[in-house]
Amino acid sequence: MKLKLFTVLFLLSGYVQAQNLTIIPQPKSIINGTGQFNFNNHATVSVSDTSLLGLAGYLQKEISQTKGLTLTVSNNEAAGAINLVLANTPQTTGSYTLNVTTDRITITSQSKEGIFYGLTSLLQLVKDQQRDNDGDLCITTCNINDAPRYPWRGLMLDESRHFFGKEKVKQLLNWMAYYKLNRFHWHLTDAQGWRIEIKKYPKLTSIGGASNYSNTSAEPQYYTQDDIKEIVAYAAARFITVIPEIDMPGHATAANKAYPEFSGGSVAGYPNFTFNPANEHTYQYLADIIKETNALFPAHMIHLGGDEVAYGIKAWSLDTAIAHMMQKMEFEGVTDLEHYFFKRMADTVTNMGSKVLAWDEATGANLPADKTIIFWWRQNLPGQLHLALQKNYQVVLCPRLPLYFDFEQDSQHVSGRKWNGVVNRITDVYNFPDRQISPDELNSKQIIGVQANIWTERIASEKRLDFMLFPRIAGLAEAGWTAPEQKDEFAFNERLKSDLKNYDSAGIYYYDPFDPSYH
Ligand code: TNX
Repeated sequence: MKLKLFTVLFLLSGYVQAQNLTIIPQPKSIINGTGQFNFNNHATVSVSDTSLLGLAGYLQKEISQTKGLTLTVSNNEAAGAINLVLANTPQTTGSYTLNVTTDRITITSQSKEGIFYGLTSLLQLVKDQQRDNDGDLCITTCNINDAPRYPWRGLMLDESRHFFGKEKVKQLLNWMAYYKLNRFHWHLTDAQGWRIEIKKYPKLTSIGGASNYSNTSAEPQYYTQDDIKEIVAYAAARFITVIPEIDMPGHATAANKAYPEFSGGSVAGYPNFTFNPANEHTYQYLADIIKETNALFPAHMIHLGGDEVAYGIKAWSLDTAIAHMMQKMEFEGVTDLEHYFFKRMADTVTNMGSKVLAWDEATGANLPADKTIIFWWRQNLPGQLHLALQKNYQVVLCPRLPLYFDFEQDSQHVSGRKWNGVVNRITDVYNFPDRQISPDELNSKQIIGVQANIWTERIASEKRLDFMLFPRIAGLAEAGWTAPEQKDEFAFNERLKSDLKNYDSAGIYYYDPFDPSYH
C-alpha cells in the first residue's frame, strides 16, 4: 500500500521526469536526477572495444531513423557523448548500467548482449522526446542498474496454420528486441503446412507447403534456406536466438501429404496425423530433415514437438501394417511407442551436438536431463511441471492460461479461443508466474523462463496477429524480465499507455485495454 501511494505521489510530483522513464520492461533500479543531457548532430558514440562498433552502428541507425540525428561513431577511447564500455566485472548475462549525467551517457556491461539492452533502454528513453529549437535531444539525468529475471524470454509463432512471411517476422523481431525478449521459437511444421525448405525432400514444401488453415489448396508458402539464414542473422543482430520446431510424431499431415510412404496413419479424427514409428526408414528420413535444419540454426537447439499424440502403443494407429509392427515391437519390449519414437529422434538431435526441446508430453520419454528443455503448456496438468522438475529438466513456462496468445484478451471478444470461457487478459500475463506457480517451484533454477505462444488457426491476417499480440507482448516482457519486487501493475499501465502511442505511430492494430469502446 505504501509503495502504491509513493508511486502516485511520484507520478504527480515529477510528471516531466516520469514521462522520461517509460521503459518496458521495468529495470531493476532507476535513480532519476533533475539535470539534463543534450545531444545533437555533433555527438559521437565512442566504444571501449572495436567489437562494439556494430552496436554503435545499430544505435546510430536507430537514432537517425527515429530522430533524424546523425551521430558519429568512433573507437577513440576519449569519451564521446555516448560511451559503450565493456567491463570485466562478472554479472548476470544481459545486465548493464545506463548512466546519464549532464555531460555524457555511459552504457556499461560485461557482455555485448548487456550493452544491447542498455541501448534498448536508451532508445526507449529518447523515443518520446522531441528535438528542441536548436535541434538537440534532451534526456533527464538518471542512473539505471538492470538485469533480467529469466534467461529465456520467448515468443513462439505458428506459421504452419497461416504463413506471414519474412517482413512480418522481421517486424516481430524488432518488437521483441524493443521489449528485450530473446528467444524466437518458430513453429515451422504442422498439419496445415510445411514451411522450411529441405533440399533432400523438395516435396515437403512444394506439396506440403501448398495449404494453410483457411485454404487447403493454396500456392506453396515457405521459407527457403536462404530466407532462414537471413532471419537468423537479423535476429542475432538483436540478440535473439531462433529455435526451429519440426513437430513429431504428430501434427505431420502436411509432410505425409508430400511423402505418404512415411505416414503412420490417423489419430481420432485426424487422418495421416503421425509419422510411421514402425517403419525403419522413417527414422532416417527424419534424421535427414533434422540434419539440414540443424545446419541452419547456430543456436543448436531443435524443438521436436511431441505434443498431442495419444499415449500408449495400442492407441497410436489402427492401420493394419503398423498394428502388426507394433505387436512385434511390443514383443521386443517396447511398451510405449510414442516415447520410444521420441527418444530415438532425440538421440539423433543430441548426436548432432544440439539440445532437444519438447512439449511437456515428452517428460516421460527418458530424455537426457542435461540436453533437454521441457515446455510446460498444459496448465490443467500441473503434475507435468512437477514431474519435469523432479526429473531435473530445464523448463520453460508457457501454460495455455495465460500465455497462449491465440486466446482472446477480453471476454467480450468472439473470434479467438477461450478455455471454458476463460480468456488471457494482459493483467493475467503481467502477473504471471508469481500468482500461478508455487513459490517452491518458482525458486527452482531449473525454471529458465517464460514464453507466449501464438497459434494461428484463427489468425489469418497480419492485422489479426497484431491484435492478438499487442499489448500482451508488453505484459510478457515484464513477466520475463522484471523481478517480482519491482513489479507494480499500476505503474506498468501508465508506461503502457505511452507504448500504445508508439503502436499508433508504427501502424500496429492493437487491442486497447483502457478504452471501453474496444470491449
Ligand atoms: C494445442 S500447444 C497445440 C497446438 C494448437 C493449440 C491451440 C500444443 C503443443 N499443441 O497445436 O494450435 O493447442 O491453442
